[in-house]
Amino acid sequence: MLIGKPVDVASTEITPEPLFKRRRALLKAVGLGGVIGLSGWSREGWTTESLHKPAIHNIQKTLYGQDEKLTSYRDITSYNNFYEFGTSKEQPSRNTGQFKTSPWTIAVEGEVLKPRQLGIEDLLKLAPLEERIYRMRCVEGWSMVIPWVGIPLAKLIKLVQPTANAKFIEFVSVADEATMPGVRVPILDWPYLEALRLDEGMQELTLLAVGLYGELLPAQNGAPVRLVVPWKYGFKSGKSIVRIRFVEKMPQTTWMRAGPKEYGFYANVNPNVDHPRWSQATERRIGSSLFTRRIPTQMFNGYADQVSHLYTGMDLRKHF
Ligand SMILES: Nc1nc2c(c(=O)[nH]1)N[C@H]1C(S)=C(S)[C@@H](COP(=O)(O)O)O[C@H]1N2
Ligand SMILES: [Mo]
Repeated sequence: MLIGKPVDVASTEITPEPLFKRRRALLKAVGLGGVIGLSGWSREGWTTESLHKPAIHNIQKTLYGQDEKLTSYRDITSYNNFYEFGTSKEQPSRNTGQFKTSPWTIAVEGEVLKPRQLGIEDLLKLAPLEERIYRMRCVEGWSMVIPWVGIPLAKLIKLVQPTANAKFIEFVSVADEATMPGVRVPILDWPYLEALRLDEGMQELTLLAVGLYGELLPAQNGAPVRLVVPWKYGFKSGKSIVRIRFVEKMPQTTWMRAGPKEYGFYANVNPNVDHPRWSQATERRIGSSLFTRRIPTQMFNGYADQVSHLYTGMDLRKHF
């Protein structure tokens, strides 16, 4: 994101080949729990963009985004920002071969009455898994429509019972030099840290995602669990989270530290407030051709009805 102006690279829509369908059929009979270990199939040598993940069962469909045209599985899983695996869009899907997402524990701590260490299995039992189709807008000027699978973050917040001092929530991504080549390079201040105000975390749109397209998350999309905050620029949605901390003071996030004039705490999608180096008025839907006209970016990425009340009385130019 800091490296020059965003380059708008064309990506193609490719229908999954029959092979993947067969692989999915093979895995279908197996329950989620038994299947998590199979993510080891994504070992080096496989081209991960052509690799589907085990299916998740018992997903509740929701009305979110039913009218949207979905971005293809291939584009969602091969055009990524995940600097721990490299700064180019193709690197995350290619460089995750050594990365292990099982077993995995998330420490939930800080200003809470009931701190917890949660395994992914515990998280999956917290609430029914929902499918929610959300528009996602990167600060670089491109967007996607992604059918996430996850649970509202509010369920986890209620479980640990924040104290009266809890005003913000920090989300810390894993930073493992051994398996994440980007972490060996000081491009960002690792581990990747993002944060929300407590009421933003409680907002009903905010998800802890464990899957997409009805399958477990691929590593490049933030497996085994990542945040999804659809009315904010993509960088707020931290991937591969290992620690969730409730704090009193507004945290200095990774991107605020990297470029304080360019990346603020709120990072709400806002077509009226430009990035210092480029306009935020329009965006390119990934999957459309380079000749397709860019579409207008919507205030709060189109989720204003649900979230604008969180910011009443705030100057959104100042609190960008
Ligand atoms: N840990 C971590 N989380 C991250 C990033 C990252 O580099 N590291 N990139 C962010 C950015 S800039 C975007 S646009 C989204 C991209 O998510 P996707 O690849 O699943 O579309 O992840 C966000 N979460
Ligand atoms: Mo982004």
